[in-house]
Amino acid sequence: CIAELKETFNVKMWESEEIAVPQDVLFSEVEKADALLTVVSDPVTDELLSVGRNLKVVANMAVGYDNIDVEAATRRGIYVCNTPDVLTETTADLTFALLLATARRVVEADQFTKEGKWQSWSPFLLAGHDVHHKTIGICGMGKIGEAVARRAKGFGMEILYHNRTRKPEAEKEIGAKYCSFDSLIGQSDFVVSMAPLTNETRHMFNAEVFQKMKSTAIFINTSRGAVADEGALYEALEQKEIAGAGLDVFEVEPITADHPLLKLQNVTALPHIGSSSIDTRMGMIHICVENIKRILSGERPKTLVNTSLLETK
Ligand code: 8YV
Repeated sequence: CIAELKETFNVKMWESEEIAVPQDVLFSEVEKADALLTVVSDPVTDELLSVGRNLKVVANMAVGYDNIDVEAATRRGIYVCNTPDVLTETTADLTFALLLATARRVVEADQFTKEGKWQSWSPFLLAGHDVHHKTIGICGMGKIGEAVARRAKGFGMEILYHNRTRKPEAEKEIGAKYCSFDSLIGQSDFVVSMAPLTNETRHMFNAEVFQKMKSTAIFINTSRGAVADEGALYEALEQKEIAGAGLDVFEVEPITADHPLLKLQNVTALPHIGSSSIDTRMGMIHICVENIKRILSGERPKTLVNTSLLETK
């Protein structure tokens, strides 16, 4: 796909996967650029946008766009595009994989076996928590939340959800039950965050909330790290106020090996790979490229965040 862009445009790519693009390089490239292709760990600030005098589009390779100052982009007439839909099922798969792995201690068991520690049978060897027929509480019932709920239905789970708006189709078709945040927190065996990061959702999972969860509850987060207060989560896990956590996302990414949450045996940690299947990542790049091509040739983008720009242009 990028090759396709190269046919028509002069493409500058930061190739290193180990080192993030240095700010001076980024700013000097953005100064000349018509389009910017970003990922969730790239902060697109008003300051960065202000140097992009030719900038017409920021194509974010993600459905979430909390890394971008959308208000500033809109004010400057710059389109912000994301990649919804294409990643829904893949992210729901990973969410469920993380839920199962955390509940059944799959990663720990793999390490145990590979380290040659399996020397005898014992009845409670790596005994975990059941998933089937337990209660799952989904916070944020967007498309990915619904896809997670469909998987939960297959496991015979009781499905609770909390969302800004009711989802009658999910209630009718999947049997998900709407409830208040407090009631979901108190009843769920698995509390799953699928909420986007906004001013309202930042640290919605705080010390008080973790205290209200069951002591056997498992917290799963594949949305954005900052919806949870990591200090409070650490305390809750360490004090066994909750039983475990499966985390694909962190407040500041990437994390380093000395991150406190990594010291806990009851944490399964992943490097933000929710949408990372080959097919889906190819699909996401394709949408970004298509959006850039369309905008630079004066056409409507496929997926636009700041749709108000279409009314004013
Ligand atoms: C990102 C994500 O796409 O879509 C999102 O919002 O968090 C992920 O799927 C991925 O981290 C690349 O930016």
